[in-house]
Amino acid sequence: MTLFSILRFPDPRLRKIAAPITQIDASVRALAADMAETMYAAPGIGLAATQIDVHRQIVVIDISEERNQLRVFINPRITRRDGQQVYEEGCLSVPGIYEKVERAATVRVEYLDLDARPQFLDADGLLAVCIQHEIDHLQGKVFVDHLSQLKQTRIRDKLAKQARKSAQAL
Ligand code: GNR
Ligand code: NI
Repeated sequence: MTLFSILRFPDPRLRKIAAPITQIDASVRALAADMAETMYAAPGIGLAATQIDVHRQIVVIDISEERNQLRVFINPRITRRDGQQVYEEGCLSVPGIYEKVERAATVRVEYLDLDARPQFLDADGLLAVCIQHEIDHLQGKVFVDHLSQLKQTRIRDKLAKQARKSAQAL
């Protein structure tokens, strides 16, 4: 098992667009396991491959309290969206920042599972938020892109200050 380090905003590699996975083989299953380990260790409720500098369309999510309901989505596509909800989001790539983001209230996501079988899932609440957040990552988008320019500038400044502080501590 391997713990990956997670890219931090505004790293330009977070802007790369992930390619579809064409063959679900042992290396993809190993990647999914390593991503899950990295997500649980962080700890987070989701992780997109983009965040570990792997630009392939794979996401892991576990929103359960017990951390025992891992979901793996390969080549996920949102094929239905309905309503709207506002949720206070965070991101492992934007540590310490929490902001309200408006997204669809319910989504249908179509994807492949680890056995390469096509699946779909109708999600609402936090799961719907997380699916939209992770699919954004695969498309080179970060949740701060949904915020006002003023908030984006403040977040950049705050993260740059944090980075300077932690560099000084070394
Ligand atoms: O751990 C995470 N928590 C979270 C909370 C609210 C909305 C979205 C998320 S996803 C985030 C993990 C992460 O950065 N995934 O890309
Ligand atoms: Ni994120």
